Amino acid sequence: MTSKNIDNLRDSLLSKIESAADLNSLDDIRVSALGKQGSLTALLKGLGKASAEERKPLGQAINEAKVKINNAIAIRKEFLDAQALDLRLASETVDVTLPVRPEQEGKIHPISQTIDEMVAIFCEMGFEVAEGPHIETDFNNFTALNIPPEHPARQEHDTFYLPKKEDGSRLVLRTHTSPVQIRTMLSKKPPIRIIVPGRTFRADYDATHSPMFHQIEGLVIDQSTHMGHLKGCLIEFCRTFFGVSNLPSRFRPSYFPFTEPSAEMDIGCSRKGGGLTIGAGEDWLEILGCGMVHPKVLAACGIDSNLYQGFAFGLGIERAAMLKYGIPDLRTFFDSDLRWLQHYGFLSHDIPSVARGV
Ligand code: 2NM
Repeated sequence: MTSKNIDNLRDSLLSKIESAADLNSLDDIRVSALGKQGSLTALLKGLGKASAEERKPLGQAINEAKVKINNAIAIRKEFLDAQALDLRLASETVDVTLPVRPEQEGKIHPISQTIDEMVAIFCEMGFEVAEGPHIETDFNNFTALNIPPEHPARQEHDTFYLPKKEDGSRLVLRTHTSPVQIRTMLSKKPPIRIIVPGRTFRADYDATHSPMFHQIEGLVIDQSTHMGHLKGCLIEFCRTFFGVSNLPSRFRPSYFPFTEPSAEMDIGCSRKGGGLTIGAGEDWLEILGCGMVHPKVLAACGIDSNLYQGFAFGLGIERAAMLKYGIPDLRTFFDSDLRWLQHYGFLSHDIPSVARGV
């Protein structure tokens, strides 16, 4: 090995580097010079064979060549990188003046919207949302609610039954969301403040009944919860939901097996001129059922009615949505007609909140 060898190798590598056409070939050159089997690496390895006095100047020359080659590679790499970027920028230009693509925005179904509004109102009051299965035991759907076998309310509910099991018992499609209240009372200690929105099922189909419909029910259990809390809570709910701050209301005595006393709540309305205006006028509109939870229901759920009492209520979502949004026909809720949804649906960025008046 002579210093001439080193200079020649260096100059040939430098000229190859300068003319490397792209990053790949530049890297190939780097490996061919400085890699394990590289030509410059081979020179370094060969130093051992040089005489003692030659070793130092040759070693120095090789190292200087290495530094020069590394520098040249770095400079060429910077150039090729910039060139590649220029190429990308030129080929990937975006025309920001193009019109946006015509995309149709989806709509929130009025049932979903109404549930979201009701949940927003009750959650603001401190309620939590509870959910449960659509297929229920006879106990949760009826017996625990003080509706024993042969009770006339069982016929009224037009229940969908599943096939009998071997032990003679049969499951049902829940006829109301109350079994979720039963499950909650069975599994949690009071105080309880829940609302239960969800699907319910009754074998009934005409202009005002659908075999699947939605309910929201509420339950409050605590040591001294009374009828005044029930009234205050439900009056506040109706005023916020319908957006009428002085909405007139009244409570009429009624009957449910699971509450005692039971009541129905009416809100003020006007039926003048064929239409229906909520909050104005001389007429009453039934809006929900409610009452103080029957001691037998508390007992069925292992709650001591000497220590705890509470109220419950229930209302139909479809009916509330029809009243609030002027939807005339119940059946259209379940027709899956996209033109209907485009008309009656809600924009997804309009999330209901009490602060903005649901
Ligand atoms: C209503 C009306 C009155 C009700 C009662 C219960 C339970 F489980 F606590 F006993 N849940 N829901 C209730 C009471 C439902 O709907 C018209």
